[in-house]
Amino acid sequence: MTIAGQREDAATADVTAELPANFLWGVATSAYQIEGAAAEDGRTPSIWDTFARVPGAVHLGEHGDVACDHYHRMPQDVELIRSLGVDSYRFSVSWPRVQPGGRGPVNAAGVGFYDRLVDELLAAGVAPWVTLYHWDLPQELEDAGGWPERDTAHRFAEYAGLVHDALGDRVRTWTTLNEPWCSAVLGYDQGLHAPGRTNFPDAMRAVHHLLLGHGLAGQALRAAASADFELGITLNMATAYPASDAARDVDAARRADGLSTRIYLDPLVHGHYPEDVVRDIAERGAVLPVRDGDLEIISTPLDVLGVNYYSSHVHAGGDAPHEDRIVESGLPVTAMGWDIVPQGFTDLLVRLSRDYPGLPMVITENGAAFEDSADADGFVDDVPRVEYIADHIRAVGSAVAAGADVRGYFAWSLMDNFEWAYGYDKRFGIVRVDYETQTRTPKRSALWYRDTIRASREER
Ligand code: IFM
Repeated sequence: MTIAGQREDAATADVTAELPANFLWGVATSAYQIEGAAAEDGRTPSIWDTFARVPGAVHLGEHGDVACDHYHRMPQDVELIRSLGVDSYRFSVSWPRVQPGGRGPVNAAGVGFYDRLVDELLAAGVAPWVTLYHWDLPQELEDAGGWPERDTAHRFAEYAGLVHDALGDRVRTWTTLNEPWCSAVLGYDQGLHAPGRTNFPDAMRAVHHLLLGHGLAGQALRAAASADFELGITLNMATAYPASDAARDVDAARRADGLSTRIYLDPLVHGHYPEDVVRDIAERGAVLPVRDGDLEIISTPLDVLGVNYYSSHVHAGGDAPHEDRIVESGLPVTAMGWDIVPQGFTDLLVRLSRDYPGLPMVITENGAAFEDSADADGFVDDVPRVEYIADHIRAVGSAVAAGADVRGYFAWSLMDNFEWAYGYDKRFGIVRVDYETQTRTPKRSALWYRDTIRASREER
């Protein structure tokens, strides 16, 4: 179902007043979370297909075999996107669909899906924004060692070239990686995401090889691209506040920030890893496996930094070395249990523009899961999500007013989908998905977002 024909919603407030002219509005998804068709047209398993089968790894043993069945419903979903009035749609390409097994030639049937998606978007007046890697590593590459192995970075660059050969004539903006912190730390240290390993030194090796893969892919794409090309990477970040002025709390916040933000952005932008972080991880037995020339590759110039923001935290140190305790804030939380901290968003964006100047930013994800309940028509009156999104767009505006160069905002997510280890239990969509019937019903937040975008264009 499209927005047209849905009930009209209240007019937008002035949440966009401080945003610049030509601000880019979008919605975002990722391949494994929505596509389904897990074994169709030559796609082979990714680490998420494997991990989802591990007992206890995912809520209720759920998986992405069908998900939102987007693979078969793509034209209707593009019509839904068009009806929201957004400028751009950020989606990810499934590596094992395009290059089954992670090596060898392109799979024509697999890449054909993205070829049709891009054409459909352009015909709808929506700019495609491609993310090359949103966590679905081909299982064969994990079997060969995964991201802790250097060769995976080279395999990623090769795959990126295959996708660019197919879509580069129509896609301007290319994000290499989505949230490498999640791939490395949740996947290889905490074991909460695929591939479910728990080895801190391996996670740090993964960090370096993810960044190397980004740099190699970025260089290859830029060499092949026309002038109208933008290279980006998306990081998930937060503001790390110390619980007090006490040295150990300040240090806990420094360490948290180092491992979530500076370990990525310093090499990407400044061409070196932060010394304090290198020291911190050495104390925990880990080394970044840097070889001559790697940092030049990693710091290949970026055109845009993708910022994913959901929450911020207050950090306290302790007696144990490297202790970092998240302090209860008492703030309202989302259904994920994540504190709602729009001020942390403003603080983050202002700080990024200070520490990494000259790098335009786009919010590539922001949104929230809440306990939605649908009426008989499938409509969700999700006032908390409207408030969350409005407050966070306002927070972006405050950062812009303070000098941050933020050029766009993508709501996460277009529709409810497979929320990784939480399965289908957590709903981030501004459009409801009834997984029994695959009916899509725009929630109040979708109507509000459409109206806000429209009003912000009229104001300018
Ligand atoms: O659903 C995820 C997405 O895949 C990556 N960023 C965070 C979202 C919410 O957890």
